Amino acid sequence: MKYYVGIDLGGTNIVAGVVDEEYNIVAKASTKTNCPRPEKEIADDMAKMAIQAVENANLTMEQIEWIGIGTPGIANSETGIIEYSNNLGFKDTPMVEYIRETIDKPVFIENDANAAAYGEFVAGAAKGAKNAVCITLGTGVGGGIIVEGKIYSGSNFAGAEIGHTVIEVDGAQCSCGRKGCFEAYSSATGLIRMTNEAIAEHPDSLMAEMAKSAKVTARTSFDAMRDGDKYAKEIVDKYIKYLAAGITNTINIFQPDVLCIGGGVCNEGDALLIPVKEIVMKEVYTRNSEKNAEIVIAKLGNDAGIIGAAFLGRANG
Ligand code: BMX
Ligand code: ZN
Repeated sequence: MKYYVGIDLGGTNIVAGVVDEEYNIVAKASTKTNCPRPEKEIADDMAKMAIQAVENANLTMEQIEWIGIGTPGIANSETGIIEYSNNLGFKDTPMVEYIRETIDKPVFIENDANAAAYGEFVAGAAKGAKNAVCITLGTGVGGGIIVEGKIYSGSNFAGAEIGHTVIEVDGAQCSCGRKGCFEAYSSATGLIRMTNEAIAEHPDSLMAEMAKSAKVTARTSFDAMRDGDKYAKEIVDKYIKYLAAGITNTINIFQPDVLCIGGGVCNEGDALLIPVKEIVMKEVYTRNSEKNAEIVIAKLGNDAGIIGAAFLGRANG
């Protein structure tokens, strides 16, 4: 059996996993990212977590083929440098070099959403697809494109920031500097913002009542809608409309055989998927085709990034 290590570097957690050649995660180790702090300290903790995960799997580093890393921001897979990551405060961070100071193995890096897309492609909801696009609805909206089995990240490794395409000109402010980005509406953060705005506007609503005793999350509007709050339903409908617009744009450009959506908001399952599909199928350019992209919910959850990162050694080769 061959083993690989995948590391998912996030704004909150660093998670390393040992993955076997059948795509099973056999052990994990994690710690807090504790941003902001010096990049070298974060890199050292990532190496530590990789070593810890290998120990937890009762293996030795000699049995590991390589290490792969998924990180938010622009990860240059050729130079091994994280060129930019606003959440982590990284600018031209030589991540591969840092990890190799501690671990003498091949090390590969990719954008986190690209790694998650690759994970879903090798072992999850996009398995068997020829061309797939995966969109993650989390803190941000991440995008990963797989073309004929390979990650497509453009000529400068900055692709595919599907989250930073505008779906509402002069709309809500996005952290990237633009206004009206897909991410500003369809991320969990965007949904929370719209929920808070509705709560302020309708202080007598059930959502407002719920917000008195619990923190507003991406689940609040969906839960309140299920309990009959019409204002919550308005927010959910609005969220679905924006998400469907972003997905339709993506399908019109790429026409993948599978379009996979992942991230925390997808825990809503059919409450999200069915109405989104309905709108997309009405609006997509190829609306009458039998061969329209299949829209599916990601299967691997938070493990997609780890599994995808673990197989980066063969993603672009
Ligand atoms: C942001 C951007 C993407 C990332 C996406 C999803 C940064 C630091 N991040 O759009 O590179 O793929 O968020 O990130 O520029 P997540 O935090 O939601 O997983
Ligand atoms: Zn943006």
